[in-house]
Amino acid sequence: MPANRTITAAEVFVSSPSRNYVTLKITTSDGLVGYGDATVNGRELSVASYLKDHLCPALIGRDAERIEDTWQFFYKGAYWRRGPITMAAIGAIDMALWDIKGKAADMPVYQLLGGAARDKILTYTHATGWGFEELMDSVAQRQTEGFRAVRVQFGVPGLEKVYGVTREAATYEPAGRGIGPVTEDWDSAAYLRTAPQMLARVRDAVGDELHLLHDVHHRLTPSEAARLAQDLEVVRLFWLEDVMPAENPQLLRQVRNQSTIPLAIGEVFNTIWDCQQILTERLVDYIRCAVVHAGGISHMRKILALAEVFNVQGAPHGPSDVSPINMAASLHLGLATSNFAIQEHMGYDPLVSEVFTSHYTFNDGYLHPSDKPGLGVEFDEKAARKFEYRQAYLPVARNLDGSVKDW
Ligand code: EZ4
Ligand code: CO
Repeated sequence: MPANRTITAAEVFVSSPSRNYVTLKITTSDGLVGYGDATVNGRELSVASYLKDHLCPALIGRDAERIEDTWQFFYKGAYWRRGPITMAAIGAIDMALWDIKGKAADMPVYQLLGGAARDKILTYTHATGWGFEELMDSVAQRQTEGFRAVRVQFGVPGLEKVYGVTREAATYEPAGRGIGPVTEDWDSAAYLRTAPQMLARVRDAVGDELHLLHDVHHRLTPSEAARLAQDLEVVRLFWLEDVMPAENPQLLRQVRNQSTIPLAIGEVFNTIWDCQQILTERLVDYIRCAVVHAGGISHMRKILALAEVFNVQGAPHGPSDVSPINMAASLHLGLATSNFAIQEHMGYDPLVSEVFTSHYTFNDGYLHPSDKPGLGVEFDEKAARKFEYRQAYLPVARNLDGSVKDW
C-alpha cells in the first residue's frame, strides 16, 4: 500500500534552557509535525549525532504511519544495537511518530493506546535538605504544593557533598555545568548510620499518610543493601530505589529474602532484555525505565506488559534532565496502562517553559496528560536557539580512599 503520509524532514535541536535538552522534530508530507525527546544527561551531543548523522537521513521518505515497523527497522535492522544512546534516539523517533499519529487522528495519544485505564496518575517529587530541619521544610513545601508522595534525600555527616542534595536549596540539578565532571565523596558506613535514623525521624514527623520514597543511587553492596532494607522496615517506605548497581539482578535476592521493603530499579535500563530477569524473577516491585531511554512508547509498553505478568508496576523516571516531551509521553502511557503505579515529577526550571509549552496538568497530587491531540507539547525553535548547548556532566563519586564509587 503506498504511503499517504511520508516523512519529509527530521531535525535535531540541542537547547539549554537552564540545562541541555535534545529534541527531535519530524515533519510529514501533509504538514504534520511531531516531537520527541532524545536527552541523555551528560551525553547530549552523542545522541544528537547518532540521530542527525545516522538515523534522520534514513527517516526521509518513510511512511510516518508505520511506527512499529520504523522501530524494528532502527532496532533489529542495526548491527550495533542497545545502549542508552541508540535507544534514546529510537525513543525520540517513536515519540514523535506517536505525536503525529495522535495529531492526524485528532486524539490524545492515550486514546490510541487503548484509552484511559485510570482517571489520573499519582506522582511524586523530590524533597532535599542537608540536615533534618531543612529537609522537613522541603517536605512541608512539597505537601503544600499538593504532593501525596515525596522522595527524601539528605546529607551525610562527614561528607562534603552528596549527590541529589544541596546545602543551600531545596532543589538540585543532576549535572554540574562546566568542563568535566565534579568529584563528590562517598562513605557507605556513614550513610548506613545516617539513613535509618533520618528516615525514621521524617516518618515520625509527617505521620502515616504521606508516601515516602528514598533513592540510594546504586551506592551499596548486596549485604549493605539488605541491612539498610531491614533497618528501614519501620519507616514503611513506598519504595527504596536503586540500592545497588543492577548489572547482576540476581544479587537483589539477598535483599528480597531479608526484608519486605518494596524495591524500585530501572532508570538506567534501556531495553526489555535489560529488565527481563528482574521482572521474570520478580526481584523488584517497580520498574523505572524512562520512556525516552527505553526506546519510546512502543518499547516501554512491552516492558510494562511483561511486568504485568509478574505483578510488577511501572513507575518511570521523570527527572529534570528529560524534557517535558518525555514527561507527556510517560503520562499518556501511564493513563492507558493498568499496572502503572506512579510517575516521578522532579519539576523544571522556569526557563524550560520558554522553549517547551506543555499541557499536562497537576492537581491535588495527581497528573493528567491533557486531551490535546498527540502528546500535547509544543516546542519553540526560535526560543530554543537562544539557549546554546553548554557542557554539563553528572558528578563522579569517590570513596574515602580515593577509589571510584559506582553510579
Ligand atoms: O540521578 O536523572 O530518580 N531520579 C534520579 C535522578 C538521576 C538523574 C540522572 O541523570 O535518580 O536524579
Ligand atoms: Co533515581
